[in-house]
Amino acid sequence: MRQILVTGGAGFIGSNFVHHLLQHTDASVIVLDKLTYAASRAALEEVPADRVRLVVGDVAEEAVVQGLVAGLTGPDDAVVHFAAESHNDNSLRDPSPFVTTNIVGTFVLLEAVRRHDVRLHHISTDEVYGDLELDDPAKFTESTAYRPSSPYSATKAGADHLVRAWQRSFGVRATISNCSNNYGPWQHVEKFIPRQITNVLRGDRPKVYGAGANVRDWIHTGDHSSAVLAILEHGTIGATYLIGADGERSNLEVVRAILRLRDRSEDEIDFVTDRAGHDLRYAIDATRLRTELGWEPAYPDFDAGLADTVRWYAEHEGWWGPAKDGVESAYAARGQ
Ligand code: NAD
Ligand code: TDX
Repeated sequence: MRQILVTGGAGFIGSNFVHHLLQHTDASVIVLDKLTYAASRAALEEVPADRVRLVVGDVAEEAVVQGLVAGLTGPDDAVVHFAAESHNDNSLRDPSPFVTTNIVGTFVLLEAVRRHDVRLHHISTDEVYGDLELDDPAKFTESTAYRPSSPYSATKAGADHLVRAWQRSFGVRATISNCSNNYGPWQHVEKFIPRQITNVLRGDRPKVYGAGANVRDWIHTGDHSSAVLAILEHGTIGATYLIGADGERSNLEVVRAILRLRDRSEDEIDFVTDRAGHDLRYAIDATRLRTELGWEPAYPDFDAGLADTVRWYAEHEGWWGPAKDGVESAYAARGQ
């Protein structure tokens, strides 16, 4: 049976991809995850034990990674690499785990797939391209120059460079995707949309950095997963694909939509200390993905996807509740 190793498969997007693989392929899945604070075993609770195996371990640990990759001996076996430290604000407080997991972890994985000649798909982010002006007519494309702003995005950029070098110099069979901001079920309450939804659900006010003018290009995590599978199956080795679903919204527009969905006044917003180095705008041109691979989003309507997501958080307080107070007190200590 075909085997796919999914690093970071207990996280927000990785777990969604595991479910997507189970629904759309016959593959058996090995999840390698360190189970950091960001992981969620609950997101994998309902997967069949005969198709998914969870290995708790560190992607930066050579012995673990070499052992797992050595077992991928089938012609269509592959690694999909989601594992990362993923939150910008945390990278401003302590960049160290970002360097270890995002750069060293990717290096360790590359050495393993090189040694065992295994296909790799590497998950990256649009943040490697820096930011755009609000009125810039151009969006990010596969040829946009790298210009990362934060320790998080710099480590993701570093990892992308390693993947490209290992592909070119050693012939590693790799592809890369750079996706825009994801939203949907199982996203940690530290992130923007879950933080604001759960504040509103608790009767608190959304906390918006600066004036809320920053723009993000939102995509449902299910659409990220379908794009990754399309690239894994049909992408050109050595190529990069940008993933996005034309979902640009300012942060203020997003929190107002959340307040409206819960029948609260759109003015009930706290404007808090801005993020250092805060990127102004991201926007993705996904033409290559759409034309070359025929990919289309299943959730093209952000407002409908947001309403579903608000409902999901309303029904899952038992999951996000225990993390909420700790996250809020850490933000409050920074004036956010
Ligand atoms: P997440 O923080 O929710 O999940 C990351 C997962 O990786 C967790 O399960 C964690 O336990 C695991 N992990 C962390 N360090 C590890 C290590 N050293 N070894 C093994 N596992 C480790 O992140 P996410 O939002 O699901 O992001 C997944 C990937 O997608 C990341 O590579 C991120 O850069 C990328 N990405 C995220 C977004 C987004 O909007 N969230 C957008 C584009 C790209
Ligand atoms: O409380 C908040 N208030 C606020 O205004 C938080 C947590 C965030 N923000 C702003 C900052 C950003 O402009 O909202 C926007 C989104 O913030 P995050 O959810 O932290 O996402 P971002 O920094 O854009 O990065 C996300 O998308 C790209 C993911 O966390 C990354 O992993 C991914 O690579």
